[in-house]
Amino acid sequence: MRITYLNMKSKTALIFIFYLMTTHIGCDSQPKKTKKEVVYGEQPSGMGWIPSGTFMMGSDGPQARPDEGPVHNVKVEGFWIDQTEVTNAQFADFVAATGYVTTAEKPIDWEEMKEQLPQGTHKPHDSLLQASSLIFKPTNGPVNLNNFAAWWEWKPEANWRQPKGKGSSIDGKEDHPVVHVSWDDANAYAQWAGKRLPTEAEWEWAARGGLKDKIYPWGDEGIEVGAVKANSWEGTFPYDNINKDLFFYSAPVKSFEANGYGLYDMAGNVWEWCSDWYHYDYYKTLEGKTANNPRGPAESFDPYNPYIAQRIIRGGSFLCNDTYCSGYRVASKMKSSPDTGSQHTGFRCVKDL
Ligand SMILES: [Ca+2]
Ligand SMILES: [Ca+2]
Repeated sequence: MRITYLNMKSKTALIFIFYLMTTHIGCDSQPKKTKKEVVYGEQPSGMGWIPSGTFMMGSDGPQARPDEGPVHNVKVEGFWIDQTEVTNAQFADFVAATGYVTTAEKPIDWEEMKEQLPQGTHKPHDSLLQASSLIFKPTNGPVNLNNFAAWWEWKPEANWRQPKGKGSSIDGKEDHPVVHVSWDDANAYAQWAGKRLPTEAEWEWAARGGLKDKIYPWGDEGIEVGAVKANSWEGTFPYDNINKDLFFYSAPVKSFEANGYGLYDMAGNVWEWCSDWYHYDYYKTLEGKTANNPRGPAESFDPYNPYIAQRIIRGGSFLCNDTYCSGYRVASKMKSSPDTGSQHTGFRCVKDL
């Protein structure tokens, strides 16, 4: 088994690391012109209308990973979408109103966790089961990019209020995207707000911003060419960030130009949860037909990470770079288990008419 996808950074993933260690498994367009739509009702605050349309979803370009293809035809109905990632201030309102406690703020229940792992997986030390989350730690030099443990640190007390662990805070970062939120946390917020998470198809359609068959929300110009377009990792990941965009970690939302639909940070800043399960071969099941509002596979499967059910994340983060994941491409997808909380994953919501 070879682990090539590097976004395994969750509580479940942590345990999976132990499994690997103990079992010595090697790690080695403009779109078709949409009809002018009449949108009824009031525009929800902070949301933009995405018209219905049909587009070619996925990519078979030089940077595309196998699960981004085959490119296939998708039809999406119109919907409202948050113009920005959900911010710390917005998430704080939710927590103040509900008393919600995020996944990262709770200790790991080993009895529950071991059900998801191969039989015989040893229980890790209790210190690793305390409430924690994964924070980014740059390396001192080049590392094997398959060894994600080289730049992720399992940090006690790291959570949305303390993104870098104890002693850190979000004071003054009210307009930054909330991070260290799991898929479950994102759903709880969405439900409270009367919204939902986007499907992967909705997310990609919205990210394309009215362009046809382009690589990025802004077109085809490379992310490090010309003007700064998004918050990414500029330089060589994970040790040399020349920081041209001025943000080593997250940036306040709306720091960079919006796409054609008026949406900010669809490329970079933080990854965004989608509602779909991840399945390595899902697009193959849609080849040669028009998928109508696809909602993802019935179940998750990833041959590189077969023990963990995962949900889709989209858009890349401040850690994405062409030498690594190029997650800011509109067709790029990653995945993570629903109990993930990490320093570079957040979300935005959608709402039906
Ligand atoms: Ca940056
Ligand atoms: Ca983003």
